[in-house]
Amino acid sequence: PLRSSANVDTIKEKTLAIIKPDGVNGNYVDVIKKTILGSSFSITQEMQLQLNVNTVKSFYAEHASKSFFSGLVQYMTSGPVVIMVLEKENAIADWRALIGPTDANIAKVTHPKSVRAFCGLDLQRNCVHGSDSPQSAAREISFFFEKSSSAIVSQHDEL
Ligand code: IDP
Repeated sequence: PLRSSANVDTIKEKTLAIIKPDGVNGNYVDVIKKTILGSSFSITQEMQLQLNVNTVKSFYAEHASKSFFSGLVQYMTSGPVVIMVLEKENAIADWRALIGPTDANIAKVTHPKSVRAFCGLDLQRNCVHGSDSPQSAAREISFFFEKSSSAIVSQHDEL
C-alpha cells in the first residue's frame, strides 16, 4: 500500500551538543540555538552548568594521555557551558557537519558557514562540541542527562 509522505516513519537520532565556555562567554548561545532550530533539529533537553575538573576529566577520558589534556580541562572549567540533546534524523553526522572541523582557524577557511567558523577562536577554543559516533552520543547523553548520572551532575551548580 502507498503511504503518504507524512506517514513515512523517520528514524530520529539524538546527539549531544555543548556550547563551550568561549561560546557562552561570547554571547553566542542564542545564535547557535537559532542555527540548530533552523537546521531542523529539536532541542529535547538543555541545561546550563559550571563543569568541575573531575567531570571534564571523565567526559574527555579518551584524551587523558594527550599533551593538550590539562589545557582542555582548564578551558572547559573556565566558565559555564550549555549542554543540549539534539534530535532529528541523522542528528549525529548532521550536527558534526554543521559545526565544522575541530580547529576553528581551519574551519574559517574550509567551512566558512560552519558554527566553529563563526564563533570559534582556535584549535582549543572551538565554541561547540558534538558527539562523533552513535556510541559516543549514547555515552555522552547518559553522562549528563540520565538519572543514574545525577551524582555527577549534582556536584555542579546548575545555573
Ligand atoms: P572534536 O571536539 O572535534 O571531536 P577532539 O579531537 O575529540 O575534537 O578533541 C576534543 C577537544 O579538545 C576539541 O574540541 C578541542 O577543544 C580540544 N583539542 C583537540 N585537539 C587539540 C589540540 O591539538 N590542542 C588543543 N586543544 C585541542
